Amino acid sequence: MNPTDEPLPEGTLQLPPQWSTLAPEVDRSFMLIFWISVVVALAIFLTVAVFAWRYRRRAGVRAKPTGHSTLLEVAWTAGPLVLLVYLFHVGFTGYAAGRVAPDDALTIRVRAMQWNWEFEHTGGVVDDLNTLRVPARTPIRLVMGSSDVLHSFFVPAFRVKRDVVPGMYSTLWFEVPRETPVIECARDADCPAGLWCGNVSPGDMERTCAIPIFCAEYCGAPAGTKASAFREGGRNTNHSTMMGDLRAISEEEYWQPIIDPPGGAPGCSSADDLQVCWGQQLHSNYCVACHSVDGVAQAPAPNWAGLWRRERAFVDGSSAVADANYIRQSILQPQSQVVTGYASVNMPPFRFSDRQIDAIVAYIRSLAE
Ligand code: HEC
Ligand SMILES: [Cu+2]
Repeated sequence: MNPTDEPLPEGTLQLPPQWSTLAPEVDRSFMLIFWISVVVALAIFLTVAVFAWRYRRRAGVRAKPTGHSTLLEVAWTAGPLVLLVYLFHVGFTGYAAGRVAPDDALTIRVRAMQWNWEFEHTGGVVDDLNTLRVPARTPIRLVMGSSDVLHSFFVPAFRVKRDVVPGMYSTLWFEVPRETPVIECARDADCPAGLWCGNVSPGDMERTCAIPIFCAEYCGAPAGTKASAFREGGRNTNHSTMMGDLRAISEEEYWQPIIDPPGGAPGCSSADDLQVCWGQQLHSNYCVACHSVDGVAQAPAPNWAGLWRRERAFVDGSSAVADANYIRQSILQPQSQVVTGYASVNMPPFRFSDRQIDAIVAYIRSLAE
């Protein structure tokens, strides 16, 4: 299955194997800061030891207070300042690279709920709970939401972690440089370092090695849960078992079930625009009476063409950029931000599922392209 003969990434004593394109950069910064800390700490300890010996109390020797040295003070202020500004630069550029997904990234929706991860792909294709399959060598943008409490999506092998917050979207991106090996396993020890023996839904007898996903936020447990209780019926039973399995597969293998789902996608065809296609269907079913998409008609409601990422001004004098969070808010609570010039028409609130809202966002976004 795995076309590459490259050796699998290996970890070090301190760090797990590097399974994302971001990981080497993150680890370089980590090791740099680590070694600077080691050198500085040793220098301080050594100085303390030498001084303690040299200026120890001795009979008949009186302390001679030294004077003031401007040069010394400037040196020990400016030196650390330069070092810290440099470390900030290293940290911040790395952080920025990790925060901003490339434009061509493939979006996958993540929904966190006590105590499971659900992953939804283009066109509403949903994997088994706690199972994420991504195409290798493709930048992936995760758009994450929570349906209950605060969770945190954490993949140590990628060096990425991001809170998943109820009521808003948060995003994270990564790219896996190669496929994960397909190795059947019965326990974690059967897998190469850094991978574990993925758990699968009951009935699915084959288990293969996978990259571990964790929830890094304490998100609760029902009273009386034993920490040992693991997945029951494919679902996790408490915070400490809120984990998932990530596998990187080839692009063809990834797209096949999405382009050609079992049972067929209703009325939509090509891979890229399945979600857009659903959004378009929702538009013509529920929104077309008021919202046009031709870029011309602006009444009775704003046109959706060119809406994506445009600055919107509201009747209360505030403004916002039309991003996914704004569109979501506009659908669920239209009255919370009324666009200037539209105070006389009331948009009814819609009780759509996250999935439907995601499809509408994808559609509005596509109109801008
Ligand atoms: C009865 C007419 C009506 C219907 C139906 C309607 N809307 Fe609206 N919508 C409005 C009006 C009027 C505004 C502008 C005032 C406001 O922001 O609430 C608006 C604003 C919006 C905005 C913000 C647009 C902007 O320019 O900033 C979004 C997004 C939106 N609607 C989505 C939808 C969706 C999705 C549907 C269908 C599921 C829908 N609307 C159905 C009347 C409507
Ligand atoms: Cu959690």
